[in-house]
Amino acid sequence: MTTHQFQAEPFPLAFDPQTTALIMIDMQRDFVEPGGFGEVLGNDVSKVRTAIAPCKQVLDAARAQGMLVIHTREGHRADLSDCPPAKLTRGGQTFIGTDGPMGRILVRGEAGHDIIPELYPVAGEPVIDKPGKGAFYQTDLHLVLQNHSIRTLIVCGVTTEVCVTTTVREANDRGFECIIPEDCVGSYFPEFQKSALEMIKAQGAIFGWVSNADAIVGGLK
Ligand code: TIU
Repeated sequence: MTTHQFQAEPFPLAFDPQTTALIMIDMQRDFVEPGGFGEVLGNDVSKVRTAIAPCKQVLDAARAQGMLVIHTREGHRADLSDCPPAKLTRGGQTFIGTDGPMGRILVRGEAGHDIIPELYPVAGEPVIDKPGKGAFYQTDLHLVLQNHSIRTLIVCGVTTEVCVTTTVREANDRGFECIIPEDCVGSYFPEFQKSALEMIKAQGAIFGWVSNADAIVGGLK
């Protein structure tokens, strides 16, 4: 039964907390802290750190509601056998698997691969390790969502135009309604952040709704 609604653009989204999940995309040290994958690619990680406090607000509200909370992490096996050569070496440069201040970059089990302490998973929250940008590709995310009868996804995390929207576009095709709190997603490029969010909600919510942390917290009350 649909009992609640989130204020959002282009129009409010009705939802049932029991069939709604929060997905935190790749809030890993490798993307959000200096010395990780994001920074070695030439990015200023301070730009995505603005999402941390709003994400915590939404995370706390989802946990208080007893909602399903799922975390994802982008990364690879230590032997890199699940990393396509085309991803491993891009433009003649290789960063994935090389040593950095937080261990081997984007490798599972290394400090940099793990989720930032501010948003660390608690017991019972599934963590989905993914080799690609989208959270469905080569993972059991859809199975986990189906088993919890999930229909609506609140999607937060980094980066907006890469892993967040790759996941949201595919979630929409798989039949989920997605809402993205704009202050809970981060990009190294302000212009991409703006355009990516506009693309989601255009054409009558063509693949999702855009909201903000306060509206999500308000809708969950
Ligand atoms: N580089 C960039 O913007 N993002 C990624 O490589 N991965 C995610 O977005 N998680």
